[in-house]
Amino acid sequence: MGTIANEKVKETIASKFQTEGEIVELIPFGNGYINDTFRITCELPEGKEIRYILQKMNNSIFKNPAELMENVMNVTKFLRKKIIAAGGDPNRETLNVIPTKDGNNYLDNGEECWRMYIFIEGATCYDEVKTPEDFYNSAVSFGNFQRLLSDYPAETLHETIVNFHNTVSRFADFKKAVEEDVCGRVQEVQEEIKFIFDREKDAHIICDALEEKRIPLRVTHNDTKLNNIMIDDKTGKGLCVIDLDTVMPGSALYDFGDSIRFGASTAAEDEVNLDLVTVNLELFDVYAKGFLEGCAGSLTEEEVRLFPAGAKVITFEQGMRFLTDYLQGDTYYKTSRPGHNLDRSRTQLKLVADMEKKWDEMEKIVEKYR
Ligand code: ADP
Ligand code: GN1
Ligand code: MG
Repeated sequence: MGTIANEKVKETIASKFQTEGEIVELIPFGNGYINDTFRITCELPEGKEIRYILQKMNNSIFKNPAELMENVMNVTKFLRKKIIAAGGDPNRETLNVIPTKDGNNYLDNGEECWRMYIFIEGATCYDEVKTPEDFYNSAVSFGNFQRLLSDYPAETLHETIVNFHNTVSRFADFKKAVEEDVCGRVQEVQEEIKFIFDREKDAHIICDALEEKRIPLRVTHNDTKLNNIMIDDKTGKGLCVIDLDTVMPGSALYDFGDSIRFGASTAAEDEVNLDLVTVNLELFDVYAKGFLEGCAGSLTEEEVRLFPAGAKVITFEQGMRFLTDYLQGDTYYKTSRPGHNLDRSRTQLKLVADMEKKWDEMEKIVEKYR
């Protein structure tokens, strides 16, 4: 986004929120694939600075911003109370919504919907794991997040994206995209399509376990990739779980699996050299350990037993989602080069293949923690 456009956002959007001081800077920020995110700096009269995050919510993906923001408000209020009770800092350990000058929790200008958060200072979102310890710390925090929400009244949450992690319905969407082939791209991805079709039964593993009540439905985050957690710059510990748009009833395996597919990979999600893309079992191990510690014994034995399946199913699902978007003309995820979604899909499918090779070892690791 150019400077003139930024200036316009500053004047017509940012100025409508209850910020303190004078807005002196607005810049695009972060590496999310869904919303448009900006960092805003305001100067206070005494010369100090205060920063905020401003986000344009993706209204083609999130159709009901009022319900979405109701979830965010209620979940953050709930977390805030628990953080205060535990002696934590509620301004850094959870998101905090800044209302508009009209007193609403988001701005609807008739075309777009925008929201603002306190900028969490002294913390960073990472796009790759630097050390096993960092990944362990992120696991503890994601587990902790789930534990804190374990008594949240799930029935009051809106389903912001229906069937978000319903892998069976994701498979059906993929199949339809192949049949429709709206961009004429099916021919060039025959190998990937076959790989996915050969694993149709895998789409049922978590869905069936939930349906047959072998594992419980819980309040989960559903998008636990590493750059959705802020790591404290000083302590190195997970500080705040962000990107709460998809907090909904789900399975602990979704959260476990999504972290593994992103963080335990030896390469970036969009790496083009597939030889570099494998599952790092040491990272799988530390994540399992940390997640269980964070959940503090609340997971059932069957959930833990299914950790390897959670990792594989969510990685498989993500491979299908990226390829579906590629086949449909790249309308869902932000992309920054031609074929970006195809590259992303390939890394996910490569990870699935590698997990299949390392299956026994993954099960052995989990066995230690049951
Ligand atoms: P998306 O849904 O597009 O992924 P996110 O809510 O994850 O959007 O935000 C994108 C990025 O913006 C994050 O990865 C993080 O780097 C940054 N970010 C979001 N919220 C905050 C915050 N409150 N404080 C600091 N940085 C934030
Ligand atoms: C999106 O919003 P972001 O960038 O944190 C997506 C996730 C995917 C992820 C793949 C609402 O996450 O489901 O796993 O990209 N979020 C939504 O990197 O679809
Ligand atoms: Mg995000």
